Amino acid sequence: EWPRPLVAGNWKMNGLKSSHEVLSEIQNGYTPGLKAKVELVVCPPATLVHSFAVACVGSRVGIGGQDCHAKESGAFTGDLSAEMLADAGAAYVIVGHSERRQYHKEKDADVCAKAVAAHRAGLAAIVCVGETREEREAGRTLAVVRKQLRGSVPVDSNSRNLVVAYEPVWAIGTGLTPTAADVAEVHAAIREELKRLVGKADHARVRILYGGSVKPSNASELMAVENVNGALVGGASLVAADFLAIAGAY
Ligand code: G2H
Repeated sequence: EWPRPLVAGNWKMNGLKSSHEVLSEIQNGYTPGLKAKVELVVCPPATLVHSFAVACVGSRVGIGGQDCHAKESGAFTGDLSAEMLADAGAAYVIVGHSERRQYHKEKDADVCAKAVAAHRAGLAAIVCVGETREEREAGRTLAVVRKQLRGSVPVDSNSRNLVVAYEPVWAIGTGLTPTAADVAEVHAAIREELKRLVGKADHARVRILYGGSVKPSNASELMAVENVNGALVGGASLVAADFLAIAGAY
C-alpha cells in the first residue's frame, strides 16, 4: 500500500496538561475524509506522550517523541530511551532536529545511533536534515544535506520505519520559507540519495517532509511540490485549526 502523506506537529518545549484541549480539537477535526488522505501525528513534550497516546486510541492521531537516547537503558540522567517512548504509546520519534544538533551538539553519528534505537524499539524515526544560512549562501545546500543523510540514516531503514524531514535551519521559526523551486531541488536530491540508502525497490515510498515555518497560508504551495510527502510543523501545530488547515492542504 502506498503510504499517505504525513503531517507531524512538533510541539517542541510547549504543552501542559491543559493542552489536552488542543489535542481534542485536532482529533475532532481529523475527519474520515482527512484520515483517508493524510496521516496525522503529534509530537508533544515527553511528559504528555503517554496521556496523549491514551487519548488518541480510536482517533488514529499518532503520537511521537521529539528525541531519544541511543541506549536502551542505563545511567543517563534526564534521558529517555526509544523503548520508553514506545512503551508510553509513541509510534514515531523525531531525531536530529536542528535544535538538537545545535543546542546539544548532536552529530550525524549520534543521530544515526538514535534512529537505530528507534527502530529497535519499533518506532519510525523522523530524521531531520537541513542546511544553515551560511551553507546555502555558499552554494553547499545539496552537499550538506546529502552528507547528513548518509551519516544519519541507518542501514536497516525502509519506508515504514524512516521518514526524512528537510528543514532548512534558516527557515525554522523565522517565517522565511524557501521557494517551491528550492524545495523541489533539495527533495529530489534526498530522493536520489535514498535510492542508495534504502534501496531501489523502496526508496520512492519513503516520505520526505518539508519543515520550517509551514503555516496555513503557504502549505498548499509547499505540499504541491514534487517529492514533498508531508510537513513537519512547529509553531502552527500548537493551534488546532492551523494544524488541521495544513493537513487539509492535501
Ligand atoms: C521546524 C519546524 C518544526 P516551525 O523546526 O520542526 O518549526 O514550523 O516553527 O518553523
